[in-house]
Amino acid sequence: MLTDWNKIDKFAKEWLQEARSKIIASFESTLTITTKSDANDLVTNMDEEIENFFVTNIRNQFPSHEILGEESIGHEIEQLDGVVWIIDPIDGTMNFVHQKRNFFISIGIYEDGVGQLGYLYDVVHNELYYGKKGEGVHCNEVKIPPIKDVPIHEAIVGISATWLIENKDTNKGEALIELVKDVRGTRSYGSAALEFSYVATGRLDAYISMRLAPWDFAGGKIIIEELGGIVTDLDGKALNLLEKSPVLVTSSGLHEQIFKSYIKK
Ligand code: 2AM
Ligand code: CA
Ligand code: CA
Ligand code: CA
Repeated sequence: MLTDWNKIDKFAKEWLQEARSKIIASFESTLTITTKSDANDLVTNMDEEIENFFVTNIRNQFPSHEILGEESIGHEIEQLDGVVWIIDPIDGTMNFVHQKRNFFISIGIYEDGVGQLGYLYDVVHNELYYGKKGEGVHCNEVKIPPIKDVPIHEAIVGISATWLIENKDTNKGEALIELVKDVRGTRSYGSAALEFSYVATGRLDAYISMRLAPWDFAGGKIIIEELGGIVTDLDGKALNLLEKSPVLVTSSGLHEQIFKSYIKK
């Protein structure tokens, strides 16, 4: 049977709005905050509640679909056959806890490994970026133009100072420091989904992260690629949607410049 993407899109958008209402309502109550891999890796009751909300709805409406979610589900999945929802219920939990802004809901929906629907939801601004394979990207009702190229010296790059200093997971540290010296400016927002949406809209020209999980990049990758941009690891290779990876998000021209002049493949 052919997958009804319009139906999936309609439900996804409905659930995103409902999830937003729950998150906004939670601002009035006290959060339960715990830590995961280390003292700065936070998770709250709302991360779990929002993920569970999507899981329950998807299970009811689309029982054949698989789900991979940051907090609790699908971490054992080894292949991407069929329809798979990859969900980050709150991307930027530290911002959610400390700032009550600069966090997103991020969802990518894949079929047999091919990205079909991507959602990056700026909950506080009520701005939903959504991309549908072959049909472009919108922010709410407004269509977003393709990503423009800029020269390196005019580029604003999203990159975390902490990652750049630690340089734990990559041998690309020196190259990235040279790049940072040459670009117009750097920014760090603490939410991968926000930074993907900023590259999509030209607020950033590139985003670099040393280690993201599939739920951090699944939605953004669909949106960026639909706008003609490129999402790879720091060797220029395609991302594996079931593995953690360094990530580079750029226009196609900037991707070429970065590999030609900075990172040697
Ligand atoms: P999260 O808020 O959903 O955990 C900046 O921290 C960005 O990196 C966020 O998008 C965050 O997603 C993601 N990230 C990935 N792994 C992380 C980790 N171990 N600790 C904190 N943030 C992580
Ligand atoms: Ca997390
Ligand atoms: Ca995340
Ligand atoms: Ca998260």
